[in-house]
Amino acid sequence: MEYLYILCLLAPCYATLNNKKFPDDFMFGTATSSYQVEGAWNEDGKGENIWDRLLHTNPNFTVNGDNGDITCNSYHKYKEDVALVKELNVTHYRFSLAWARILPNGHVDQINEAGVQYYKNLITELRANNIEPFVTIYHWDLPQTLQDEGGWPNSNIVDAFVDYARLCFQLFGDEVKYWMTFNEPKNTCWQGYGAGTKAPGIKAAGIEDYLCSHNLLKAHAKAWHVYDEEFRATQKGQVGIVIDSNWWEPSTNSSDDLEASETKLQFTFGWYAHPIFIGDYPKVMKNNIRRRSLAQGYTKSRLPEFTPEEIEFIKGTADFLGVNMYSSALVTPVENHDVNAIGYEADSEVRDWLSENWKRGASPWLVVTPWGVQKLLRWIKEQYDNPRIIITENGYSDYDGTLDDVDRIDYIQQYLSSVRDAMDEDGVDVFGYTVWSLMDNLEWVYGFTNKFGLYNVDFNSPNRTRTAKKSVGVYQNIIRTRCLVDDCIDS
Ligand code: GBH
Repeated sequence: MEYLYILCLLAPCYATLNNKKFPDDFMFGTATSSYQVEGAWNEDGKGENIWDRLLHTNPNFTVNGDNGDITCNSYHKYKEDVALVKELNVTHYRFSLAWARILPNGHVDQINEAGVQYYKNLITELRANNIEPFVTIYHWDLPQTLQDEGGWPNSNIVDAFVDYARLCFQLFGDEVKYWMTFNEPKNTCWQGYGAGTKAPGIKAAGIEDYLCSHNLLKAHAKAWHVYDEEFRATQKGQVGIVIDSNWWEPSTNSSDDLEASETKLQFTFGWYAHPIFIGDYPKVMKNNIRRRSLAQGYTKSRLPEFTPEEIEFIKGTADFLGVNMYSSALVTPVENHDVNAIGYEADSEVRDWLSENWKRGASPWLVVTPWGVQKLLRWIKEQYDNPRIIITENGYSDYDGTLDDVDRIDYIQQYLSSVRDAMDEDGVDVFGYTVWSLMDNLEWVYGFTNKFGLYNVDFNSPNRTRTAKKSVGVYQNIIRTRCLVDDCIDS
């Protein structure tokens, strides 16, 4: 162990990297999302979304008052972006559609042709360069009009989303074969309507976050069924969802801590994956939230119930599973928990924290724990009967966007190695991996201070000049050789 540690000081940490080739059809990609890179917030007929509204009316929400008004200006620079993606030599580019750019008021009665044309151009440009478009339908930028109608906690959102998704399949489905309905529902719902740390910034933990998730799961399932019934036969694509989670490491080997890890996994990953892959919410969520709700004087559980028909309707609605994984935390049960505390974290009755021994990224939540991805993938395989998985996000943040990004290189190599271990040792069915992000961009509340890009973006220049970091060359090489070390053995 000490011996390996010494070798690892001589970066890159070759001694510990998996030396088996990735399969020939393994997909390597990179990702962005609309609000984080597009800019052009009010151009060519785009409607206002919840991030526009929040950051215009409450600039203190982000570090330095940064917002997505211009950000990387990808709306105008998409050809240059595709050239970067091409230069990386990746198989796929994951990006998201801005709902309010296509439907300014959120509803299908008013289509913004210029917005539609933007995405058609982007998709055409990708196809012309032989890059598979991997399209997220919703990455957190809800049209403000729909928020005014109640947002995700209001069940009217379900059909609004399904109408929008159907339109996307109609407009772009001839060229798009991989769809993801939602990016990270937990952050849409818990951060948006529970903790209030993402738009629309509502703090109604333990109530609105559960309602939001309930509607989001129905919207996901309905959109999947629409694709299945109306588009699959002709378009022959796949529809999945992206779920994020840390790996929750038991803080000791005690049975209490092992159980805390399982509970926390169910409260984060299982909240969405259990209804989709097994049916209904995880038992521990249903039990804990009911018990706590009744003790708090509610007449029924704060966690909404699915009808038996809904449970059947939602079950089986993912052709693949997208996993966003960056980090890990230690867990233990909360002792003497406050029965009156409301919120999904309180409801889990599990406490989590970061070990002092783990190396950190710029993002306060990000610790370098590559072994966590293998553990999470193994857990997912066992829980959900071996689904087809793609890592839809993984990446490392620094503060300065340095071109000599050795920490990012080390992170990507080690996490990819752990993914390869999961395929190799645990037989997890992983068909691709996606680096977050193509370029430095608006990192939500952290503004432009946490930089995840393979390419540096100069936000002080009107040109938003993009420059390759050292990690670009390393990732190109991994993709070319399908290998993390100098000499791989065939898989
Ligand atoms: C992703 O979310 C997003 O999809 C992407 O837009 C974003 O830019 C990227 O990652 C980098 O952040 O301190 O306990 O509240 C990241 C996953 C999950 C990380 C929630 C932060 C909150 C941890 N996020 N997590 S906590």
